[in-house]
Amino acid sequence: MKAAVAVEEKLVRVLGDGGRVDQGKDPGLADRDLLTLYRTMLLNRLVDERMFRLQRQGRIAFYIGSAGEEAAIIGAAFALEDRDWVVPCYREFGAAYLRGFPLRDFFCQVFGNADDLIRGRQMPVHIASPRLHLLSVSSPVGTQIPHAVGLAMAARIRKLKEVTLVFFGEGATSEGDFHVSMNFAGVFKAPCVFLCRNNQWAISVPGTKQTAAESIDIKARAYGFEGIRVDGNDVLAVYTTTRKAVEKARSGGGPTLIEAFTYRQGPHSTSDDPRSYRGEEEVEEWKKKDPIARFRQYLEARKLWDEDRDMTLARELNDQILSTLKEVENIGPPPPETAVEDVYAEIPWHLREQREEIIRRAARQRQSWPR
Ligand SMILES: Cc1ncc(C[n+]2csc(CCOP(=O)(O)OP(=O)(O)O)c2C)c(N)n1
Repeated sequence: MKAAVAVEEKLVRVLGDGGRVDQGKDPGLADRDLLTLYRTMLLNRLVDERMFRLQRQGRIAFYIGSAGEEAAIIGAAFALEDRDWVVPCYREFGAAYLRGFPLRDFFCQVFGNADDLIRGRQMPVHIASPRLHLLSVSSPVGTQIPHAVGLAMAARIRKLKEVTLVFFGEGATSEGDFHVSMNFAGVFKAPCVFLCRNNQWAISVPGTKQTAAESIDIKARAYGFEGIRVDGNDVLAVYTTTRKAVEKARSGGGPTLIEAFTYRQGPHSTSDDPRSYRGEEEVEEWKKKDPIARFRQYLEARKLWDEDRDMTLARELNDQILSTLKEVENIGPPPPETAVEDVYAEIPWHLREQREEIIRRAARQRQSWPR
C-alpha cells in the first residue's frame, strides 16, 4: 500500500473535491455527453448488483463485475470512435454497452440461453460483437494484449485509421504477453492504447506483490513510448487522457500505456470472498472515493443533476433491468445439437453422426424428465 500512496500525487486528475474542476482542465464535453457517461456508469453498477443477487439465488452460474472501476472503463471507451476496436478483459460490460451492446443480449449471454449470440459456449459475461468492434472476452490473464496489438497492426497495414483500446488488470502486467506486446507495439508504432485498470488486487494478490516498480505507467519507458498514470476514479481524467492517446495513435504517433489507478470494491467474481485476503477498512476507505458519487458531485455543481433526477434515473434503470430479465430468464438453453454447429462451414461426417446421437439422447431424456 505504501508505494501506491506515495505515487498517488502524480496522478492525472480533473475532478477535484466537491465536484470542482479547474477551468483549464475541464474537457468541455456537451451536457448530453456528460449525462450519457453518468447514465452508463449507474446502469453498470445496478446491473452488477442485480447479477450478484441472481447468482446467490442460484439463477445464474457465475458473474464478474466492475463496481468501483466504472470510470476507468467507461471514461476510456468514451474516447473512441465507432470505427475503433475494444479488446476487453472481463470487466468491460460498461464499455460494450456504451458502444451499443444491448442489455438483452448481455443477459442472454449470462444465462447462456438459446438467444445468446454465442449460444452458451462461453463463460457468463464473456461477450463479443464483431458488429460493434468488440473482441471476445479473454479469461486467461493477459492473452488479449497480443491480440490487440495484432489487431492494431492489421488496421495499420490495411491503411485504416482504426485504433485499438485494450483493457487488462495490473495482474496481467506480470505475464509475458504484456511485455512481448508492449515491445512489439513500441518498435512498430502500433496504433494501440493499453489501458491497465490497476484495481490493486489480482484476486488475492495485492498490487505491492505484483511489481517492484513504483507504478505500472513507468514500464512504458523501457519500451520507448509514453506511460501516464491517471486517477481511475475520475471519469473526466480517464476520458481526456485516453482521448489524447487515441488521437496520437490515429495520427501515427504510436502506442500509449495508461495506468488507471482505481479499486475493486467487490469480490473478484461471484466465486471468492475477499474478506479472506483484505481488510474491510480498506474497502470502506475506497468506497468514499466512489467514481459514480464523485462524478455526480460534478454534475450537481454544474446544475445538471439533483437528488430527484437521480432517484428517477435509478428507478428507470432498475425497471429496465427487471423487465429485460423477465423477458429472457425463461428462454431456455440452446438445443444441445447446436454444440457441433458453427465449427465448420459444412458439418463433417463424424460430427453429423454425433449430432444425430445427441438429438436421439435429448429426445429420450425429454421423455424421462419432461420440463
Ligand atoms: C494465465 C492465467 N492465470 C491465472 C488465471 C486465474 N485468474 C483469473 S483472473 C486472475 C487475476 C487477474 O488480475 P488482474 O489482471 O489484476 O485483473 P482484475 O481481475 O483485477 O481485473 C487470475 C489469477 C487465469 N485466468 N489465467
